[in-house]
Amino acid sequence: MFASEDTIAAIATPPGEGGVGIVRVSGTRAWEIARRLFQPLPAPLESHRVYVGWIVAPDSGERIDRALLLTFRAPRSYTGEDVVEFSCHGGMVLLRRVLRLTLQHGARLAQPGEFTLRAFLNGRLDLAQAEAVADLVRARTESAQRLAARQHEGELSRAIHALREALIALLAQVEAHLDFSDDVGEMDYAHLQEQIRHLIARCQSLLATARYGRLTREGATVVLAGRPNVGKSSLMNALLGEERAIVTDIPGTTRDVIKESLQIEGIPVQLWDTAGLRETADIVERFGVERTHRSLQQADLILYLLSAPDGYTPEDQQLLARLPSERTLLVWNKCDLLPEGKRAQLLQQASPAVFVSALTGWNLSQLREAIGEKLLGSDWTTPEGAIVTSERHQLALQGAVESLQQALQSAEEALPAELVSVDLRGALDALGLITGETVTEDIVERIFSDFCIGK
Ligand SMILES: Nc1nc2c(ncn2[C@@H]2O[C@H](COP(=O)(O)OP(=O)(O)OP(=O)(O)O)[C@@H](O)[C@H]2O)c(=O)[nH]1
Ligand SMILES: [Mg+2]
Repeated sequence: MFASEDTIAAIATPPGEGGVGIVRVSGTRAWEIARRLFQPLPAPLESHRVYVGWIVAPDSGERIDRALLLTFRAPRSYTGEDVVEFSCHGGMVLLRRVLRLTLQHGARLAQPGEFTLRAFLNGRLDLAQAEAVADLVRARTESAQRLAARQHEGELSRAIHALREALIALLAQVEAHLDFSDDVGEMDYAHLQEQIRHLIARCQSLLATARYGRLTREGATVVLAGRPNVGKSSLMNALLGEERAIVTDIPGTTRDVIKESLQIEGIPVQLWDTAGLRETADIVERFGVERTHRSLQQADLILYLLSAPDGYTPEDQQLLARLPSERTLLVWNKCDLLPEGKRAQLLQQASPAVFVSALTGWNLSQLREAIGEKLLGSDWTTPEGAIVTSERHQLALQGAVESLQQALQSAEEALPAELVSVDLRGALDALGLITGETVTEDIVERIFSDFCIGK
């Protein structure tokens, strides 16, 4: 996959009908292909131009489409190679014919993500920025899109580069003691420890953004659960602001898992309404209850609904004993039916909890806040600087912290410079995984194979 002598081509716009459709070609033969297929063109083609004309099949002379041709000369292009883009009318038959012509005249079909892979290999983007390209395409909420844009622009990369430079400077100091220890005097272990501690703190403050970053990028699954008739479907509808799930006063109304997307405190949330939990002879309902149990295992957060007028029932107690408390938020619903003075009594039975009324919409904003807090941790604030968004980056940073802690221990024990240096190098390599300096071919292949074709 790393060989890039080939010229590659793909339809870069999504399948289906559209206003425009783009066939993108990158590689040494791109301009030559444009010259074969596009008319009229002036004698020397210029870079960064838009030409208007026809895509013409060279063999038959058939005019296939009235189109635009965009030209980019290496290295000032998306991939860093020669690139042309045919901007055609957006029909699939038409675009496939244009693509086929490029393939017949010297290109091969691009692999998923291969354009961006080439951009990475040619140093147009580092790995974190390249990953952000896929995130930009996939972002489903504004906050996810904004995070991806910041990563694409290089915010995270700069933070990692700064960390690596500080590490390299420290390594230089330590390694000066390897060969020339006579000239540079004794190693100042106290100073070294201080610098390593400082680096650890910087890695950890980046790591502290990971939960926010991942939740914003990947979203969270929030599952509504509880006994039948406590108002799960009503709460689903109230949070969505539409009558999505069927609500009746018959226990056992919901039989299947109903999934809807919404945003809560900026986090893309998949909200799942489930069948009420109870023993039942009804076979359909029983399947539903089984699905509820499976859903609970996948939940990032469980909203366990209790009915305020019913109070804390023995069934609630049994069910809650089996739920993971760190992932469960208790919600007392139907508070409109409860005199205000009685709330304290409910809290004695089950707390901490949020009081709401799905019927009147009372206190839903407090519920949203509580959901955000439970997902992000109680002391969260939106991070200001670089944000870690993917598990891959998180693991690499954790690896760096581990190596730094090893180095710190060696420094505390005043061990020889070699030992400190090995661990500092380990940390340097771990950070390089994020931006791509130290990444292996198979990791790169895996990352780009997740992309769509034409990106
Ligand atoms: N007064 C009042 N009634 C509510 C409230 N929430 C739900 N209800 C009523 O409670 C009954 C059951 O509501 P659902 O939303 O269907 O309950 P559910 O938990 O989804 O029930 P199952 O699907 O059977 O498990 C309906 O008659 C709702 O109108 C509330 O906050 N206050
Ligand atoms: Mg229901």
